[in-house]
Amino acid sequence: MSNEIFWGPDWSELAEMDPEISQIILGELARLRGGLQLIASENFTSPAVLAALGSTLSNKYAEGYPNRRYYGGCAVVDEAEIIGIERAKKLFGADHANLQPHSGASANIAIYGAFCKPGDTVLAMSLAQGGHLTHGSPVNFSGMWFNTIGYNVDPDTELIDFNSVRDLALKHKPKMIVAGATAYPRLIDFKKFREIADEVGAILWVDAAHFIGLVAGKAIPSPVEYADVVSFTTHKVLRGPRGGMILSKAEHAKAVDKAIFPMMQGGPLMHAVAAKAVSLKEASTVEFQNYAKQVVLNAQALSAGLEKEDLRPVSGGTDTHLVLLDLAKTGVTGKAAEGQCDEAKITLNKNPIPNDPLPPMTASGIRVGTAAVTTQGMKEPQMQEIAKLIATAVKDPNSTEVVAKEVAELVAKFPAYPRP
Ligand code: DSN
Repeated sequence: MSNEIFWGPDWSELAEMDPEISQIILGELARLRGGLQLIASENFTSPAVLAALGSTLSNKYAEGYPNRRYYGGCAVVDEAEIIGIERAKKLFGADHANLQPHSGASANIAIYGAFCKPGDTVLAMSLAQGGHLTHGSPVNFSGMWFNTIGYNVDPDTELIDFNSVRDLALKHKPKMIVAGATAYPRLIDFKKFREIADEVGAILWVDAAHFIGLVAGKAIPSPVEYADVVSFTTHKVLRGPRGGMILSKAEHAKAVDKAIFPMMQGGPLMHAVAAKAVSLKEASTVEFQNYAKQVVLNAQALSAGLEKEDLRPVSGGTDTHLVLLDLAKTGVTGKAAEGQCDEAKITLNKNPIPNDPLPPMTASGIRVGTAAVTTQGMKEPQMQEIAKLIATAVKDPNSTEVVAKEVAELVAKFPAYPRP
């Protein structure tokens, strides 16, 4: 261990040199601390991860992979990437890991690059039913360059309709099938997806961005044994830095690596790669496993509490970190609910529900997640409280000032980034 002084973030220097930006950074910290953060794709990353992100590893150009770089001087950063790769393989039981994707969307572009040619057919969950932009939205590269076919949820159960997935697969013979979503609260049956993919000779890609942290914490089953390739972001329940990652079977390792570099990225962000390695170490602990289980228990408690308040959980509940709520009984749109909650210092997002009669920018639903509040140490009793606060803010636009005060009292008891 070196005894050199760590050259890391220095607030006094930043405050003096750029007061405008330093005030904004402190303002965002105050916002995080001062309200309830319920966006299902966000979390509070740890101080150790933030330290790695703010390190001099940011300076290094390192195109290529460990021991096979284009530039000199990469021996030190190579070690960080090797450690990260080994941690990812061990934690997820994967043959191969690539830590270089700058984001989830970058990881997904690389997957198309590794397995498809423009014009190929890809079967994925429709965006309007809970899928992701990169799974074939017409305004995204995926919908522009590929022939994407959308599958839906069953209108009654609001669960993935596997009969229709299989029918569509048999009819369209996709090159690749995608399992994974941004607003699907239930477990996904990866074995069934594997069977359908095998029947039509398709690659099975699992986009695990939302739930990979729950997999890491052994709170839900893993897709790794079933999928050819798994992509995810590292900043959701997993609690790492913003960024992406790909796991794959050994036979696809070369194609995946070549698709990240040189196909669609240049130099990897080595500070982010190191920060991903740190978060993988954190996610390998018993503490993280307890956290992941509590995230699910909290989401279930929040879902039950909201249901009592007439906010209907889509599919009847949740098995994961997120709850999708139909606001029909309240007569409030998702957009209005988001705005009212914002005023009450509750941050969440409007979200289309399956077969939503309203356009996506208005939407009939909201989506909430429990990753961040669980990081703060909140448990089921607090979820009951939060359910009441959300319901009050949604149903009564005049309540937001009062609700904001109660939110402030609650978060003061469970501070985000507690002061030492
Ligand atoms: N934007 C993310 C989400 O909120 O689910 C997915 O990329």
